[in-house]
Amino acid sequence: MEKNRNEDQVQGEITRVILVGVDDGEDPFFEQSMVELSNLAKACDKQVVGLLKQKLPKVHTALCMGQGKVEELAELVKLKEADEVIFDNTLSPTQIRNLVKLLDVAVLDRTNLILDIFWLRAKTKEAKLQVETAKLKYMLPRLVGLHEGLTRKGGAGGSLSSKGEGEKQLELDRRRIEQRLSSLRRELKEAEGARAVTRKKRNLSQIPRVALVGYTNAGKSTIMNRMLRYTKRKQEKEVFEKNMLFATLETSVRLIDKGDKRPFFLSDTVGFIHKLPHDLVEAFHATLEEVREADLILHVVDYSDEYHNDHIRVTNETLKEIEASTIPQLMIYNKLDCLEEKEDRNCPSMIPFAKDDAIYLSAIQEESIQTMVELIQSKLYAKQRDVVFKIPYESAKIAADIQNRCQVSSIEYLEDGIKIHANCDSQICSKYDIYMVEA
Ligand SMILES: Nc1nc2c(ncn2[C@@H]2O[C@H](COP(=O)(O)OP(=O)(O)OP(=O)(O)O)[C@@H](O)[C@H]2O)c(=O)[nH]1
Ligand SMILES: [Mg+2]
Repeated sequence: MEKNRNEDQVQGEITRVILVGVDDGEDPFFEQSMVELSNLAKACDKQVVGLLKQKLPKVHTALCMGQGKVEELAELVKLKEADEVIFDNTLSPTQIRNLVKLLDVAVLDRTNLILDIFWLRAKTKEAKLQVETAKLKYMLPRLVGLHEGLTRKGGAGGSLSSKGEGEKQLELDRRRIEQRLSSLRRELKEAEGARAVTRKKRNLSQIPRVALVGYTNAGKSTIMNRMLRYTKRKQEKEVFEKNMLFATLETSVRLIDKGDKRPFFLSDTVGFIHKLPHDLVEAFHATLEEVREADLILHVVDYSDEYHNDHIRVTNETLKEIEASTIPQLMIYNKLDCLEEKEDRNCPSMIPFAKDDAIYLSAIQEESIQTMVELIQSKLYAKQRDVVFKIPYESAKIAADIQNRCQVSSIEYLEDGIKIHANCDSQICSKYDIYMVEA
């Protein structure tokens, strides 16, 4: 039920918004994008009180939509007592200025909204620095629009003192932003340095690395938490999971170890979305290193979402943008428990169901998690071999090393040495080659 306007004002929290989309036929996913815009607004604690769409052969340069439609929008703003209008289209500074003049309320676009959500959600210092960088980069080319109203009396080039008021203010703001950006770059470098040390330690351990990647709300964090619960690593902290867009902003790495000598590091990362602002992808480039350096990507898909094929496309495009498109992928089709009409979707009637490089499952089902972990392990440890070593008693240290690093199926203490049946990687096999009796 829609809340009473006065109640909202008393609470002073909820912003009433009208969503607008102009469809010029360029975006084949226009309708989906509008649904998502509404979810983005909700994720930013805004209340959607109206929706207006227009089909146009070409987006209007000055107003984005047609003059008549803007008048209709102005009426709607009054009627619904809206505080903000949010366009799904990217608006130019001129369009924003003209629209604000005609509508007399704040005007935002999709990029703005996504940046605001990231701004609200960023918890760690590094995430905050990254989002601020993206926000300032987004603002920088838009400063001109904000200052155009001021008079321009001064000349074109030269020192600050020779310029008009508007240009002076513009240049001061631009300098201030550029200074802040360079100090942000420094601070980010420090944060990256600290993370690089931990990463190096993980690299030295030789344990393979796996990254959870996918559209926002697909279930990446849930999968990580369920894997931790399944492998009972109490000392590894669980991550935040919630039914909202962009629940995760920071990369978290956890060790998944069933105690069967086939452990792997798993990283949970920020989700992707249709039209994810380029500045944000760039700002998050460093934290997405875990993805770039992974041995295997778990591409998580919410299979119950009717637009899941488009989500896959967007995720693959973003992976290309962050230079991670050549890493092997295991497709994780998740949330099959939410699908009512399985027959229509051509999906398996029983889950978990693994086929080639894909698995259909539900993160909330333990059997699914178990099968997925085994599938991941078999992919990571594919080069493992079953071998038999015979180690002389005076080299007992080697026997201990093999027991520590390999999956051992049996040990026999013979007269002339210790006979070990084990499943080992190529490194161990070549290191202790001389003790190998059967391969
Ligand atoms: N029914 C059902 N719900 C699931 C399943 N997997 C995840 N969820 C729910 O989906 C919502 C989103 O899950 P998250 O794990 O936070 O999604 P995410 O991919 O990490 O999302 P971002 O961090 O926003 O990118 C949560 O409410 C989960 O409980 C599933 O298999 N079945
Ligand atoms: Mg998450």
